[in-house]
Amino acid sequence: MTDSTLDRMAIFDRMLVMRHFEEAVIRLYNDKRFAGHYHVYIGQEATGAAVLDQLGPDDLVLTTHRNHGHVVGRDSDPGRALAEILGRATGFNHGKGGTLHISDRANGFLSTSAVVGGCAGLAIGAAHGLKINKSKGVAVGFFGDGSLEEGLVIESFNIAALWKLPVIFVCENNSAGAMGPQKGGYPTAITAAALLSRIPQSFGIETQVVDGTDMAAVHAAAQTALGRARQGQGPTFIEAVTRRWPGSSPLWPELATVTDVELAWDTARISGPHADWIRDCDPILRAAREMAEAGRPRAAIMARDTAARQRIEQAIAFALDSPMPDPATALAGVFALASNPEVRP
Ligand SMILES: Cc1ncc(C[n+]2csc(CCOP(=O)(O)OP(=O)(O)O)c2C)c(N)n1
Ligand SMILES: [Mg+2]
Repeated sequence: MTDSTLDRMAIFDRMLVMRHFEEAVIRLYNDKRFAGHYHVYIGQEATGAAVLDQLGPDDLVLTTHRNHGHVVGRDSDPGRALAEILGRATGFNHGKGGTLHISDRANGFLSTSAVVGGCAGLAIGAAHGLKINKSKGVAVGFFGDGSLEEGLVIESFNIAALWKLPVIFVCENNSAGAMGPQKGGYPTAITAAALLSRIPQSFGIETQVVDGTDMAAVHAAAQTALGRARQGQGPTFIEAVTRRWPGSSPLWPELATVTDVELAWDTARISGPHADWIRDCDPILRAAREMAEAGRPRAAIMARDTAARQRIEQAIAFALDSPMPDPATALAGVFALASNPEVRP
C-alpha cells in the first residue's frame, strides 16, 4: 500500500539541505573559521527529515548536541544557523549558543541542550505547556541512544505516561554495529536493558523500532505517533536505528565521505575504505535510489541536489560576511545573579 501523505521529494530536499550544510561546517572548521568541539548529523538525515516534514507551526522541537540537521531540516534559515556556529552577531542566538545550542524560537526550537538526556526533560515540559494551553501542538524530542542511561529520561517517560502528554520521543540510535566500550569502540548506551525500547514500554508508552535510513518507515511511525498525540492518547517512543557515519567516529568530525548523489545508481564508482557505508547506509543515496527506481527522472533528482548546494553556498556567504558580536553586548541575555554588579547585564 502506498502512503499518499509521504512526499519523498520534499523529505529528500530537507535531507540535502542538512547534508550540504554539515559538509560545509566541517570544511569551515578545517579552515579554522570556528573553534571547539562539535558534532554532525550526517547519516541520520532520513529520520529527522521524515519527522519534521509532518510538523505544523504549533509543534515544538527539542534537540541535542547533534542539532544542526534538525534546525535546518525544519527550514530555519541555514545562513543564520551557520552564522551561529561561527559565533557571528547574525546567528540565531547572536553567536552565544554556538554549534551545541542553536535554537530558533520562532520556528519552535525552544531551547537546545547538549546535556545528554536534557532534551527529554525539556520535551515533556514543552508538551505539558501545550496540553495546559489546550494547543493541538505536539512536542518532539530528538535524542541519542546514550540518553537512555540518564535518570532524567526515565523520569520523563514516567511523567509523560502518567500525564498522557502530547510528546514524541525520537531516539536516534546511531550505534548499530558498534563494538561497545569494552572493545574500544565509540560510545553506546550502557544499560542493563536488552532492548532500549523495553524501557519506555515498561511505562506503558507505545514504541516503534524502525530503520532510521528508511524515510518511509520513519514517516509512517511518526504519522501514527503524531495522530495519537493530537488525539490526547499520550506519548510514543520511536527508536530509529542507523549505523554511525565513519566521519563521526573520530572525536572531531572528518569528511570521511563526500556526498555524490549519482553514486545512488552509479554504484560501480563506489570505492574506498567506507564503500560499505556509502552503498548500504547513506540515507541520501538510499532515498535517491528508491525515487529513481520508482520512476523519478535522475535529472529531476540531481536538480534538487543542485538547488540545495546553491542554498548552502548562499548561507556560507551570508555567515562569512556577518560581523562578530559587539563586545559591548557580551553580557546581554546572559543569566546572572542580580546581586553581583560585575555580571549584571
Ligand atoms: C550528562 C552528559 N554526560 C556526558 C556528556 C558528554 N557527551 C557528549 S555527547 C556524548 C555521547 C552521547 O551519545 P548519544 O546520546 O547516543 O548521542 P550521539 O552522540 O551518539 O548522537 C557524551 C557522553 C554530556 N554532554 N552530558
Ligand atoms: Mg548514539
